[in-house]
Amino acid sequence: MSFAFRSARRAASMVLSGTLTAAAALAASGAAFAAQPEPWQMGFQKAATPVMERVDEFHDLLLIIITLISLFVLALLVMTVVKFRESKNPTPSKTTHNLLLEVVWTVVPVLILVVIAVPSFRLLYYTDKAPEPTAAEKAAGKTVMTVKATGHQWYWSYEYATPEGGKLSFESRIVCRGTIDPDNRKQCEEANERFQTEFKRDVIRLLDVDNEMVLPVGATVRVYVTATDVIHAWTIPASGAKVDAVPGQTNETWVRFTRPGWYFGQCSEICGQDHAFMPIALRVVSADDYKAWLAAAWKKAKDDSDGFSVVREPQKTARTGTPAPVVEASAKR
Ligand SMILES: [Cu+2]
Repeated sequence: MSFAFRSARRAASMVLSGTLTAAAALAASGAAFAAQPEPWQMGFQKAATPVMERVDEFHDLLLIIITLISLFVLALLVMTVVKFRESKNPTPSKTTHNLLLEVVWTVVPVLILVVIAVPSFRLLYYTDKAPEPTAAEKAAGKTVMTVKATGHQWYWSYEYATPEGGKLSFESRIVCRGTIDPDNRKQCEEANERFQTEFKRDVIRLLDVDNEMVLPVGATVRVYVTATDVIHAWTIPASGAKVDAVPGQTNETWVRFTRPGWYFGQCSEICGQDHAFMPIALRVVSADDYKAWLAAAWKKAKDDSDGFSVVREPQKTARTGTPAPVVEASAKR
């Protein structure tokens, strides 16, 4: 089999079944869970954070309410058509007002809106700010970790604090735009090889990036979102996070992933010609793997390689002279 034929076949298979291949590869290798769009998907992606669990619950409540309203209106319509048809009702009533009826059809919708508004606002505020750690969590040394996501035309960059009190940033760019253009196809193939070696799975077209965001499982993470040029939006469906990235403004949301795996999202604010090519990829790992990743990232930042760079050199905390733990350093900003 010639190389050209083999690569064409691989490209074709990626085009036709990019996500399926990845899903199959994941299943076959027993690799980590991945949250991404599926062919013929109807509902939401499976909730991976407490926020998304509540979004699911709110969605279910709304579904019940709108179904009941639709059935009620349909029943009224059918009843009207049948009962007041010309043959059955040749002389129509001339009634134009009915006080009781008018009060009812004003008050009932208001009550329905109140029933919707209360959980809606509750959810909105829940999503808005990361919950402060409880007394027990504080005693166990748990704090809120902070990461900053910045939208650019057309890629994302992330800023992390390191345990030594330093701060690093890295760029996160798409690695596989498509397989029709020969240049793009070559990129996809190279990325695929790297992903096979590093993560034992195929690269996912339009969703995978060179430097994914990495977070520890179970950690409460405050995410600051901003942009440098135009408005973007930082979105990961399985986490329930969808926040506008506005130049000159910092918006906030938070995530706490309940299981390890890959989580994918895309910029959700039309931001220019490559809007479709600035995906968000997030890998949730164990605390130890996160530490190892952060150490490796710091090394790359010092070498100024792979899109990593140092934002702030490590600083000693003034009082004790010991390195500040990563979560506290970031939470104190
Ligand atoms: Cu964008």
